[in-house]
Amino acid sequence: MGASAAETDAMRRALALAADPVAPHGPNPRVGCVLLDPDGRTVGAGFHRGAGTPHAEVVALDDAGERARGATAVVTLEPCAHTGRTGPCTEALRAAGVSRVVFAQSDPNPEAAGGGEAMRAVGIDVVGGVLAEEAAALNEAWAFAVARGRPFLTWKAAATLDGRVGAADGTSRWITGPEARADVHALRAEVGAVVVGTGTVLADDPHLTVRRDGQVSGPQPLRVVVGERAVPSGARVLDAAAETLVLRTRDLDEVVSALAAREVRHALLEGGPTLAAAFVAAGLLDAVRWYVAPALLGAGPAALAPAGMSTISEALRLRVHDVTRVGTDIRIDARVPRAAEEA
Ligand code: AOF
Ligand code: ZN
Repeated sequence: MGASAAETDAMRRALALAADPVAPHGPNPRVGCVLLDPDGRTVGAGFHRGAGTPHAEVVALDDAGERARGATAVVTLEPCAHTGRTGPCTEALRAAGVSRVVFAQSDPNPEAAGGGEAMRAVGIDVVGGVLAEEAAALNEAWAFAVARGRPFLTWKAAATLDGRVGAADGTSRWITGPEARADVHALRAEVGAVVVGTGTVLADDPHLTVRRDGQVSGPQPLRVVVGERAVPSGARVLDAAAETLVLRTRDLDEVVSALAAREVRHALLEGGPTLAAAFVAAGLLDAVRWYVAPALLGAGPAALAPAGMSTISEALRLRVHDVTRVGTDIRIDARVPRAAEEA
């Protein structure tokens, strides 16, 4: 038997809880849970607040107390069957007397998966796949990263209509308007790391922090500088506003492993054209966040340095995911199609 209308409605509420602005974008997924009594009344609800804190199911069980007995747990992710930073939710649900579990996305994390089967085995009624696409969209980068063992990599760039990221004299402030720049800060707040090459540090001396109204604000992504050149000791990227990792290497496998070791699920490449080209050439790019300013320069550096393509059939073709106007600029989100996934 599938989910009832009341359960599907509860799943929508669980998804909204999971997306709460307080739910951080750290190493863990965003998860929400709603508990319904046999009459369909909500007896508990909650969401996960980040690595090391109780899972959404446990928060909802605490909220419900004794009323969890005989209830249905509606949760956006398959309950975990493992002991990680916290104990297995399958066990917490069983101990609380929950008799039915409706979940959305199957857990892509090999360490925690198998919760659905484990609960069936102890006599709990289990339904999976309810609003699974909506749930997957909430944790796209996280699911990719835990399944593949490496972070999801998004390249962000801001260019003129003619594809330039700076003028002939080297000036580049500002190509896009204030709304697009604020939008970039919101994107930084969603990722675990912001990655640049030493060339960008030397040329632009960026802060790479999340700022609102000019002030450093909220949890900060790890700042990562990649390249063999030394980072000047006074560089802004080395200030105390956030943690910084300097990787004196050009080996991208080393970079990706260093990010994975720190449980970075989503990394944002912010420059420059040479670093982006290296990731493209290595086949490591997963998505592109592009800001187009309706401006023409006619000269100046291209957004992407040569990345190994020499003829039109070798172009890396992307799939457009979203196009939105941001202030006076245009934002394009695109994905790199993967042969195996598309098949
Ligand atoms: C969460 N929050 O609400 C649920 C999760 O070792 P831990 O405690 O950090 O466990 C993380 C894993 O647990 C996570 O990768 C996912 O597979 C599973 N479920 N995780 O952080 C939650 N339900
Ligand atoms: Zn859990």
